[in-house]
Amino acid sequence: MFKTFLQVLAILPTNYVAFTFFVGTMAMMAACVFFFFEMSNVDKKWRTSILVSGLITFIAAVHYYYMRGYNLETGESPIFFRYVDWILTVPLMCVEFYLITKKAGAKIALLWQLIFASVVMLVTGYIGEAVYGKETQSWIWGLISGIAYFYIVYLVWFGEVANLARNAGPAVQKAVKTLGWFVLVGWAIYPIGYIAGTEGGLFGMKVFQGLSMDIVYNIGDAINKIGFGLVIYALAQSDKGSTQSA
Ligand SMILES: *C/C=C(C)/C=C/C=C(C)/C=C/C1=C(C)CCCC1(C)C
Repeated sequence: MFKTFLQVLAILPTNYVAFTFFVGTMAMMAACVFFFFEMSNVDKKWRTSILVSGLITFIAAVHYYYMRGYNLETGESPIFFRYVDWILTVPLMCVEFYLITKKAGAKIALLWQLIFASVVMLVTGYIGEAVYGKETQSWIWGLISGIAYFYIVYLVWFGEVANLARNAGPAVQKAVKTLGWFVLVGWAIYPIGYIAGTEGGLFGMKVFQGLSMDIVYNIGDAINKIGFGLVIYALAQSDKGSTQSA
């Protein structure tokens, strides 16, 4: 029965990678519809944040649709579509941090700092996969990417984002804390996929062998893109109708 389903989808029963691309497409689409419809159910000041959550999952849904097709036709990792998706959606996640701390005084310079770090993280990761993915030196690119990643973690946990959140009232503070956990733990899923899927491993050591890079990335995306949006949604719900500016 399940086998027939997969045949209809043109996914071979053993192709778990393509299957997770298919489920990913649906999950992102559903989340996107949810966020767009809920925009009218939250206080006006949260609407842009919920809109951005909807855009993140919309962009992902479209890319997942193409990634599934690419993977089915070539049997390979859709590295290019993957990074186009990330280079659009990760900066939008930075926009979320900026938007929710803006009332506490976040400056546009902070947004650019976050975006710059995420672009460095993703461009070096792309070079490591697309150019050096089958060579041992891929670990060097992963390391540079990791440094940019830890800079984002620093900003959110101890840097300006954390400082602003402390002055932004308990609801925003709580949301930033939860989003901080997503960045620290949820985003740490990605380097695992990178280590498993590139030749250089972890400083040249072979770990996480046998894991599929794409399945790891797909799990990471589902947790982080939908989870991030739900944290913002919960913040908007908890702050409904209060007159105090966030
Ligand atoms: C929606 C997509 C998200 C949240 C993607 C996040 C991606 C990362 C945090 C990727 C990080 C990487 C490293 C820290 C080192 C190895 C290379 C990357 C690009 C996989």
